[in-house]
Amino acid sequence: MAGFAGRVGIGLVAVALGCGTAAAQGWQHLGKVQRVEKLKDGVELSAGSAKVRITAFRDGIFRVRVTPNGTFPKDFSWAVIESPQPPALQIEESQKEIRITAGSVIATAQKSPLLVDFKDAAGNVLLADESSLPMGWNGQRIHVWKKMPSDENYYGLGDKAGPMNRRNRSFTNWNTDEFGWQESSDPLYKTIPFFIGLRKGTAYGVFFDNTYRSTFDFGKESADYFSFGAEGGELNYYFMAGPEPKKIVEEYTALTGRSPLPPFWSLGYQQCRYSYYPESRAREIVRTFRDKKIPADTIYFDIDYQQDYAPFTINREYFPTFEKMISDFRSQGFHTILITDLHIKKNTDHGYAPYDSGIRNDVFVKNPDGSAYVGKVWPGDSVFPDFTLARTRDWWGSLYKDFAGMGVAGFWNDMNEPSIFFRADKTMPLDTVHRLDDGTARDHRAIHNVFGMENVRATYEGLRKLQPEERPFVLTRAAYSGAQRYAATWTGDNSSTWNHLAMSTPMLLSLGISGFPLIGDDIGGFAGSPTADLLTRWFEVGALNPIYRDHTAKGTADQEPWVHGPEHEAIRKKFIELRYQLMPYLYTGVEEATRTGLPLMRPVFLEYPQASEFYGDNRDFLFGRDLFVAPVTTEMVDAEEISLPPGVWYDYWTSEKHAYKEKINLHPRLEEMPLYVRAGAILPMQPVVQYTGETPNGPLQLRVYPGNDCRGSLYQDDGHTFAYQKGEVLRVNYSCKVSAGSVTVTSSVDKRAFQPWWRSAHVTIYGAAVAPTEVRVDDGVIHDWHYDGQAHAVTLTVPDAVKNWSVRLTF
Ligand code: MIG
Repeated sequence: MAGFAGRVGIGLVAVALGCGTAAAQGWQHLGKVQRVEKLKDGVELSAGSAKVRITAFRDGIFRVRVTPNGTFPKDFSWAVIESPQPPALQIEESQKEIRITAGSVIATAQKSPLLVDFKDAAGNVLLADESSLPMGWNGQRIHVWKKMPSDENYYGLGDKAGPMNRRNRSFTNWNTDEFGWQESSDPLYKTIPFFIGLRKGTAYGVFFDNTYRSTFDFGKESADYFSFGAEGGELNYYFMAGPEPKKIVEEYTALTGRSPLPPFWSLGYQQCRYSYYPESRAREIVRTFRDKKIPADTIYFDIDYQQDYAPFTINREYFPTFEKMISDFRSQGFHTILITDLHIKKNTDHGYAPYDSGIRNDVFVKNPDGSAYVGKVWPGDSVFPDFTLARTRDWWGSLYKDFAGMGVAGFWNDMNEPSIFFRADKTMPLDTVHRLDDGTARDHRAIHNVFGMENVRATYEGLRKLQPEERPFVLTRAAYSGAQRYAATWTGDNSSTWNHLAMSTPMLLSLGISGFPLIGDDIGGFAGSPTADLLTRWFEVGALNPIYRDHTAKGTADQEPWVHGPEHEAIRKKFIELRYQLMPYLYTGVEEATRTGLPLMRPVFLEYPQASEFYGDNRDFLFGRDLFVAPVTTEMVDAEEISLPPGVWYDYWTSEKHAYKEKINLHPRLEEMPLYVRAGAILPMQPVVQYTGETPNGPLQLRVYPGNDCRGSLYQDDGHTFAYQKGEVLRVNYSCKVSAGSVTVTSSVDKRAFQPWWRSAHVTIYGAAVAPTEVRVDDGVIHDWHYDGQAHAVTLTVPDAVKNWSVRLTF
């Protein structure tokens, strides 16, 4: 992209601004369209030396590319995996403008100056360039300015802190190791240059596919416009029309990919700390979970299990029987996850294979002079794999061979921003050289933000090769759009404060709509030590976060569920058990996320875009479609005011019914977290187990909450292989119908190519004000049912339930 700076072509105008700031900074803006060329998927417009392409990527998605010097670079993306499927187009040109109609979306380019807008079929403007600021550039920098309606809200950008609605703030994307981040800290660990604009129930999405340091300003600079841009790279963005926010998340994740189905065990409770050592301590932790009957599935080993912090080594002094420990844990139902940071210790002449083989294979990032770049991290002087090369990723992936062979179940890739010590910028110099597979190279400016993603890509793909039948579990800290294809993620180094507990939900919600369904934060907080109440409240909400992982820093107090005495332990255990009881619902929701991109943890506006009172709700969330969670995130609860989303909702704990707009005032005691179920939900649940691999002792549990649009579903498979891709799954749809004097619940098996652990189903039907006069299963009247007058619930068992059946209550 070099060489165009300073070249001012015909038709290129520097637009004067009211305040003069942008112009004063030397921005060149697009001028007048002089030539229109029709392409098979859109148009190419020439304006001075610049060219603009507006193409229909597929139904509902337009793409805009601008090249200031008239030559488009080779089309390439780290993020986008979908190929264009241009829909049928209609292109009309008039004196004033060019209109491209694709399905229900219309892109219009005004000719003088060149301004782009997008409208729906009815002609409503969804997104428009700010009239006084056509797209522009300044040296290598590129920028887009958009009109900002006064009632528009902005969501997304991945792991940004603070309120979920990004309006009135500005953000930078430059992956950064930000220990102890606060709500005003920016940038953080990830770069997700995607947002949703939402106004009066109508949404659109924008994905600015640019890996350089980028900025998004949602009205901080001006109340009239918002803007985004980058310090280099291509001006290249996708516009997604919606209008439902859900559709945008589906479209964005079709574009950048969806998370593969994780192993079932990774959805269980995860225990971590920096660091469990020596071996006897780790064994004690695992044993304590089993002794206390607190369910758990995983234990993590942080950097201290390694010899001198060198990745892929084991400190034998701390872990004399490491391999045996892993298999012992496995026989107790515990999966082991190891941290494997990407910095390879520069350990010459000691037979350290990762370094020696890396040098031999020439896989490390280079200085401009061709030598390997050396930076200091945990192991001291370290070198850094050049993950943008396929052969480096292959080499990296092969490093997991021994650990995989030992039965290590998952891997944690930390520090992959990349984080480097003793440097003011915390990362590698901007002129380091990253090679690409086509033989060209890019400097760190272009690659920094994708470095972590390519790191976990290498880990994921390596594990796929080493263990083709096992679903990998990889946890990453840094990411670029698309990293969800390879790894789950967490929110980095939070702190043990009430404020951080409250900040967790909006950040996780934002990550969810930004394409990452498998997310969690450090339960209890990383920096510092939580008070007993804070840790307990954190365990409560964490039970309904997609990844449920307790973690804390070195030198902090112990943070396992049993610290702070038996009362706290009992509450924490109750919520961990709740999560295991909800596992069939949770897993069904995760499987849905892998097909649709819709996250399990959803902002209310995702399901109820018309309910604008939730546009600024940073406390509550939906867990799947059917659970509404109003976690307690403050220390002094006098009263918790709860407003429910539209519809009718049942209190999960009391089964009391509540309506939309009803003001609920609660005084949740420490052991209570407000939780509601949508009237119309059918929740598949199970008996408590100590780990996901344990066969539940008892039937499948179905909780039926009669109401509108009454349905639920269940997805099950073997939980760890790829047999599901060959169709070895169980899919059941449940529905219910309420009519005067009766309720009918129906099970309809969609696919039965996997044998679940249950045969019978224990069905609870809520909302029964009186006992039924008759209960039928299929056509037979049954008598062994029970009516609970306080919960208004009827319970019964369907003995042979992995099939189609119906239950009918008559009142
Ligand atoms: O410089 O591996 O965010 O979860 O425990 C700190 C030690 C490096 C940062 C991670 C944290 C992890 C810690 N790591």
